[in-house]
Amino acid sequence: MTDTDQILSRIADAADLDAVEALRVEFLGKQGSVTQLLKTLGKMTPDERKTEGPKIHAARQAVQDAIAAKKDALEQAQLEARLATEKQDLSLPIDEIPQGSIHPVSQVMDELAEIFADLGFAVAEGPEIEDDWHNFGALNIPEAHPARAMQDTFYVDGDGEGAPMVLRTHTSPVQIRTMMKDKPPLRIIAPGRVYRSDSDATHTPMFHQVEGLVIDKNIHLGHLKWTLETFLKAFFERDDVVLRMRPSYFPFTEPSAEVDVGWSEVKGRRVVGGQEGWMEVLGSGMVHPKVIANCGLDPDEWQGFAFGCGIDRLAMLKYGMDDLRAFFDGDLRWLRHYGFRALDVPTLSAGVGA
Ligand code: 2U9
Repeated sequence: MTDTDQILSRIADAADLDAVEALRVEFLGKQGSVTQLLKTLGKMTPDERKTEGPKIHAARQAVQDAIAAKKDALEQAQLEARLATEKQDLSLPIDEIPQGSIHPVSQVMDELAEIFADLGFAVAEGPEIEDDWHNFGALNIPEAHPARAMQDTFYVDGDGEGAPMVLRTHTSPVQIRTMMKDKPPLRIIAPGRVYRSDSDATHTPMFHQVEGLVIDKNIHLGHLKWTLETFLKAFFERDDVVLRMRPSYFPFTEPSAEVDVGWSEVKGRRVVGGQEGWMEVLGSGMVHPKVIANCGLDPDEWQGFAFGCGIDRLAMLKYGMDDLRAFFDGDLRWLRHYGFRALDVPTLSAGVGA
């Protein structure tokens, strides 16, 4: 048996990867016997090198190949042993992945933005802590006006020097700010939180409103009625939504109208659509000329309509919830029941024209 045969047989007998590595160092490492053999070539005569060179190189190649092949074989055997013993139980139930949900108020806000975007309205936002002028004065609600008492305002400290500030009692100051900042024509909705010192089964101190405002030339009540009808049909996803406008009074609109929708009974529940009875859903009117003038516009040139409604109430009507207070209790069971899955929210893809 040649030296090389002996080496190859020791490699073939190696029991594990550690043994193979030890043999690699023994033969091919810096001080390894095959490496040393290679170094003897330098001291040989050219004739000796001619005959010995190819043999030594061939021997080194054979050892390298044998070590690589043995390593592969041992690794493969190791893998097969693992595959034979380890098992994945694919029938085990996975841990529940906690998922949040969209609050019905946020869902309705998104639906409103979508519907009004189709009608050319932008969404406007503004501060929730307002000064007296933006919340009341500009809206034709002077200091002694009973509407101030009607709206049960929360007052907060001002900056110490000026008058106290208020938590906005409606989103109307957003429209005032937009009218002062942007040039008409304007079409905006202002959704958001509003605050009134009021609390019972149908009132919470914080609730959500959406208000709409159009300022343009030659705007009249017909535009208002068509817009509200189109909006309510799209929102309640029914073509048989009927509107009734009743004369009313708001300081910021003249004339003013309260808007009722017809309801009908489905499985013992009142739903919007049909005409078995009426329920109030909105307030509206033509923007008072004084409000237009307060924002620096000429009321003879610019007219507009405005409307306002409670978002929480819209959500209750559309999705059949009956206690307003549950909206703000943060009860996860309620949210799981009424909340919307983030990737599975109903959209109004039919659009307002459908
Ligand atoms: C500007 C001019 C006019 C907004 C309007 C109403 C009528 C209204 C209530 C409905 C139920 C509020 O949530 S609620 O209590 N709102 O009845 N809001 S007109 O009028 C405006 C707003 C801004 C510059």
